[in-house]
Amino acid sequence: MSQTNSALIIVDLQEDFLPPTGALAVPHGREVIDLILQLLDLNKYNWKTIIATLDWHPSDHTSFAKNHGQEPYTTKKFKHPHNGTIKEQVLWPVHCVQHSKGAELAKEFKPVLEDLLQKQQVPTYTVKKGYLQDREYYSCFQDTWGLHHTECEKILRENGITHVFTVGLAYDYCVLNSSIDAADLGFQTFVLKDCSRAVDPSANDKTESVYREHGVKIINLQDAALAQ
Ligand code: VGL
Ligand code: ZN
Repeated sequence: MSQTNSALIIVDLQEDFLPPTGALAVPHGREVIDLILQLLDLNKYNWKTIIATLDWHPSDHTSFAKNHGQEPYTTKKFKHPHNGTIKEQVLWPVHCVQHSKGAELAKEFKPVLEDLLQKQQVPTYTVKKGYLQDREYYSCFQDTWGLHHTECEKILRENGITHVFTVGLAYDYCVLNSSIDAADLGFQTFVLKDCSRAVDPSANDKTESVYREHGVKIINLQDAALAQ
């Protein structure tokens, strides 16, 4: 029998991504919290590693519309720092500024994660991303240019992880890019659709074609225990 070692990656479950007060509130984002808390039942799910990611921007971050005199949700062309290629990216409202209230983990989730971090019954980590001022990060593995890498891959390798399950916010940005990077790195990757919400749910068909192109399997919470 092949050995399956599963990691759960909880992406950016932070107040700024959550209604009603979040600066970049993802529609219906709060609905995922209860389901994600269910996934943290260690008697039911056999996680070998749990990672919670944090979007963690300096206030002068280049992804903030206001730092370019533009309106949120417009786009801007960015130039690759070395090879000059151009990438058009969305500019966002100011969100998840380091140490701000909005950057805190969802209030229902924070104490549960803190307990897991303290007990380490399952190796549990937080991974920050987005802290370099001059570049956007959607994936918890790397910036959008692929130049700077977080510790996420190292954590998964050190824990012998084979399978990665992703949940959180947002289905079409950070969960998407974290999932496709996990798949591209060779992990068997599953995104739990009902444990995630999109900034733009009307584009879910297109979003899901990107997941599938990279071999990410789209499942729901009820399938997770079986897939492990
Ligand atoms: C995210 C936009 C900007 C996300 C982060 O977590 O999906 N989206 N920063
Ligand atoms: Zn961000």
